[in-house]
Amino acid sequence: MAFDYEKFIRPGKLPHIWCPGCGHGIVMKGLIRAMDTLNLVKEETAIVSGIGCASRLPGYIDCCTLHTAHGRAAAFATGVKMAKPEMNVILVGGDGDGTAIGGNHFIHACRRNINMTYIILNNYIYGMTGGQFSPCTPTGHKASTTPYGNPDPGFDIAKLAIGAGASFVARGTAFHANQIDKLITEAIQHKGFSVVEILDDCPTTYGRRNKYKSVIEMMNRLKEVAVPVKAAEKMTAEQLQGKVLTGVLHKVERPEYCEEYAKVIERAGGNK
Ligand SMILES: Cc1ncc(C[n+]2csc(CCOP(=O)(O)OP(=O)(O)O)c2C)c(N)n1
Ligand code: SF4
Ligand SMILES: [Mg+2]
Repeated sequence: MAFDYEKFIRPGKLPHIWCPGCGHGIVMKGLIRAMDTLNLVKEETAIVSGIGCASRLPGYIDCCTLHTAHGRAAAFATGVKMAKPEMNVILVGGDGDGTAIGGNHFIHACRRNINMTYIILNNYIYGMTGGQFSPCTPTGHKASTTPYGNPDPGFDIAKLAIGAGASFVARGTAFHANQIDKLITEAIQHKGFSVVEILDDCPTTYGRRNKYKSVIEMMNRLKEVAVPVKAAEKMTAEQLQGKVLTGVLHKVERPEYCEEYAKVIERAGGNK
């Protein structure tokens, strides 16, 4: 199927800021394919981000976009969705933005189950600011702030989202580019808070410090660690050691927040 990328790109905003080999552009193309597949109307679609290299993504997409404050995408997006529940609301941001400064907003958006889709680009690092460690940097790995190895265990974003109450959680990688649009499409179609974590690469601030010789080597690592959930069912715990599950990890029906809030307004006598 041919996709209409140009329809959703703001040509005046190019060239983009991303380094050669950065995975964020791959995710952006996946998001555009999902928007095209679902025939999303630009005026009825809002993409909201915080701050970071990942959060720069909505600037290049032609629809209603908000580039907000670091870690606050979920708060702004919640405001948009509450004011205009008929809009498609998509959040985009990095692991630092979403799980450090924005961690509280992230877990409470999951808990509320508001009908929005959060695409979180996990490159294991604060890319934009020069490579400080994030809550997703694996133990022992190097960052500008952990030159002797990170002592902290990293968050599993998907498990965090499931634990906090997100009703749809999926994971893909920048290597498996053809899967990204399918996961995002299913997430947007899901009624409730949907989270799509994309394991991504930052060759500039993470790859170099952690002795990856090339972008290809970083991409090959994503290829090697990823195991589709269906394939994992036939594997032993030993075989799954060090692997990361990909695909739709969690999908349940739960009351949606805007609808529940409308009932509260109704009980209180309606909008007068
Ligand atoms: C309140 C506030 N604190 C800190 C910063 C500096 N800052 C900008 S982006 C960023 C980290 C971004 O990391 P991530 O969200 O993982 O995105 P990436 O750049 O890796 O794609 C930080 C700490 C800021 N802009 N605002
Ligand atoms: S610093 Fe890292 S995350 Fe930012 S654009 Fe460059 S490669 Fe991508
Ligand atoms: Mg990051």
